[in-house]
Parts: sequence; structure tokens; C-alpha cells
Amino acid sequence: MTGRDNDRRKFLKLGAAAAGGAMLPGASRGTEADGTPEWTRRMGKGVGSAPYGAPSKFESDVVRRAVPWLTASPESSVSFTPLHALHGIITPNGLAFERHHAGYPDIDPDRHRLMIHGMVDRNLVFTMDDIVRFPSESRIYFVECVANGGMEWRGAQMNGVQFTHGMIMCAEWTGVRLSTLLSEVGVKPGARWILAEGADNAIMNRSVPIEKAFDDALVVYAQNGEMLRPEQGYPLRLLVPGYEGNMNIKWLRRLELGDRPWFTREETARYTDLLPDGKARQFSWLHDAKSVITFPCPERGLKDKGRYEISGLAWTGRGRIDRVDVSADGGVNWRRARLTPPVLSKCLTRFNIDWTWDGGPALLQSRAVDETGYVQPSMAQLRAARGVNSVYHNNSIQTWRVAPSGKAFNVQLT
Ligand SMILES: Nc1nc2c(c(=O)[nH]1)N[C@H]1C(S)=C(S)[C@@H](COP(=O)(O)O)O[C@H]1N2
Ligand SMILES: [Mo]
Repeated sequence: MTGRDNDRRKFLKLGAAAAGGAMLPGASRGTEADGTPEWTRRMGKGVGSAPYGAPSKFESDVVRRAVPWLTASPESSVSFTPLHALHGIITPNGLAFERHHAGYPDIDPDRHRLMIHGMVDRNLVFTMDDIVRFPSESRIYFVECVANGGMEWRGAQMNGVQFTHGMIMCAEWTGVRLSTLLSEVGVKPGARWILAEGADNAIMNRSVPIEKAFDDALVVYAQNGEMLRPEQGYPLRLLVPGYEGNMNIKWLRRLELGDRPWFTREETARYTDLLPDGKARQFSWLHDAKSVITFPCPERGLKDKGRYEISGLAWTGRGRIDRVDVSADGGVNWRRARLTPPVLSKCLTRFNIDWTWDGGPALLQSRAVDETGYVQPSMAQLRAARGVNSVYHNNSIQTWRVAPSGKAFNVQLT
């Protein structure tokens, strides 16, 4: 019998008692003896009470959260998406994780400009009005900070999926293909790289290979049907699907074309991976396949033993997720999970699998395989290949230990 059946039976029993005239145990002032709740007995709020709608007050703990000790200031910091409380694959705009290097500006779109220059036939400056006149596209892609899971390299640290995996979001982005803008300025022969630069106080910039521009890069102004949020780059952002988060330059103000990368701070002092042999890996843009179980997890444990649906998310920068396997015994036995459509390229993919919990201890894991055949590694495999000096690109298999109490904990298996 599932927990839900259990609840329904209890409810039916209470209902029968109430019909017999007995006061419901624990009935509050707001509930009549016949069980009709107050929200049914009175008219509700009128339209216009919430000109811009907000979630139910009962969902008030579903919020982005930061880790106070992690960063020195809230301006150069990160907040995490509450993955444990989300459904499907789309991240609501108000819950999308934030990663700012110098806070987020409040840009007047009428005064914002995008300049494209360098190895081009015509240097051009675009207003927002210019940009929205180009043919637009809407596509669903994830954005993941490459430091997602960075606190877990040397051992399990954060006891919650919001903090181990919450530097990720997935949205429908609307904008113009970067290649459309490039054909407007005309690319000079020999141009191989594009420097993308933001208008925030960090003036964050990264070198992007020109192939990405002719593949699927977008210059976006909308996210899930509305204009970008200020936190996400309003009014204009670069979107490089499948590449590490920092290359998706927010508050995009400048694109310069050149014949070599710029080797900016963000691709030398930062965003490189120190390997065991002392060499640093540079320009490691692509996110490899990764997955995580979002229920159960430390924030959402189990109640009674019985039937459950394990649910989680998988993604890869290389294209589509091909398969997700789930283990309940720390990787000894694996079962194939259902992928819930849509299964899109460079997008979060929702997986589900039925599981009967016997009430004993369990070690839950998920392992993603992408369309290239790449298999998500265990933490031990990742450490063997990359050492322990890395912060970025931790795509290892996550383990949740389920205790007989039903609580789940972040653990690492050696
Ligand atoms: N201009 C600018 N772009 C930026 C950043 C920034 O600080 N300034 N942060 C980058 C990093 S490190 C990441 S992970 C993503 C985060 O995007 P989000 O805040 O919309 O989640 O934006 C990237 N783009
Ligand atoms: Mo990031």
C-alpha cells in the first residue's frame, strides 16, 4: 500500500466520523463540522489581487538559497535552485540560480547597446529595438555553473541537493541566432574567436570559438516567455548551449571577433582545471553527462515503507541523454529509469523509476549515459582521472544514503 493510499484511507475514516456528527479531531475554527474547509465556504480573492502572480503561501520555503560561508560578499556570490521542490524540466524564473561576479545591474533597455566589432566588414552598434527585429528562435537549454558540485571534490560536504547540484537551471530562451548577427556585420576570413563581454561591474568576458556561433549560440532577451530577469542578464545575454555557465555572458554589451583567444582572467586564473601532473586544463567548455536524484534527497525524505517513484534530472552538454540507470545498493545492481518526454538536446531530462522501499538502509544513485555513449563516472573514477585539485566539472555520480528513519544523507562511496 502506498503512502498516498494510506492517507486516503485515514481521510475516508475521518470523513465517515464527521458525517456521523463527530467533531474532527484537531478540527480548527476555520472548518465546519461537516468538513467543508473555509476556502470553500467563502468567496476567494478577486482578480487583480496579484497583478504579477506569485506562488501559494504554502510554498514559501521553495526559494533560492545561498551558503553564507561560501563567499565573502553577496555581490560576488551564488544562490542555488531548489531542485528538490521542482517538477518536470523547466526552472521557474524566480527560482533560477544566480551567479554574479559583481552583483547584478539594473539596465535601462533603451540605453543598452550591443557592439560587434574587430575582424568584421562593418563595426555595428545595435539597440534592443534593432535586435528584436531580427528573426527569433525559442529553444529549451540548461545553464549550469561549472563550479556546481565543486564543494564535493574532497568529500561529501553539503547535505542537500539544492547545494550539491543547484547551480543549474533550464529555461526556454528566446532570441536571435548569433550567426544572424554575424552575417549582419560580415565575418572577415581568419576570424576564429569571439570575445563576449558583459556590462556589469565585473565586465566579465570570455573567448568563444567561432564554430559555436555558427552552431547553436543565441543572443537571448527572453526566458520562459517573459523578458530576461535582471539576475539572468536583462536585457541581453549570450547563450552557448552545453558550455560552462560562465561563458553565457549576461548583460551582453560587446562581441569582438579575432583570430585567437584573449586569455582573459576567466580563462587563465579562473575556470581551468589543475590536473594531477601539475598541468592545468584550459578551455574545457563542455559539460559532460551528469545526473542526480531529486527525490528522495536530504530535503525530502521518505515516510512509511512501500511504493515510491524515484525522480531526478539528467543532462549533457554533448546533446541528448540516452539512458539513466538507478541503483538502490550503491552501484551493485542497476535498473533502467524511464525518461519523461520531452528529451531534448542540451536540456534537462526528467527520469523516473518505481521503487519499493523495504524500510531498510539504501544507497541511491543515478548514472546518465549520453547519445555519444559517454557514461557518467563515479567519484572514484573522476578523482583517478582528475585528482583532487579541481573545483570545476564535477559530474560524478551522487549517492544519497537512505536511513531506516526515511531521512536521506549526502555520502560518498570510496
Ligand atoms: N556579465 C556576466 N556574465 C556572467 C556572470 C557574471 O558575473 N557577469 N556570471 C557567469 C557565471 S559564472 C555563470 S554560472 C552564469 C550564471 O547565470 P545565472 O546567474 O543566470 O544563473 O552566468 C555567467 N555570466
Ligand atoms: Mo559559473
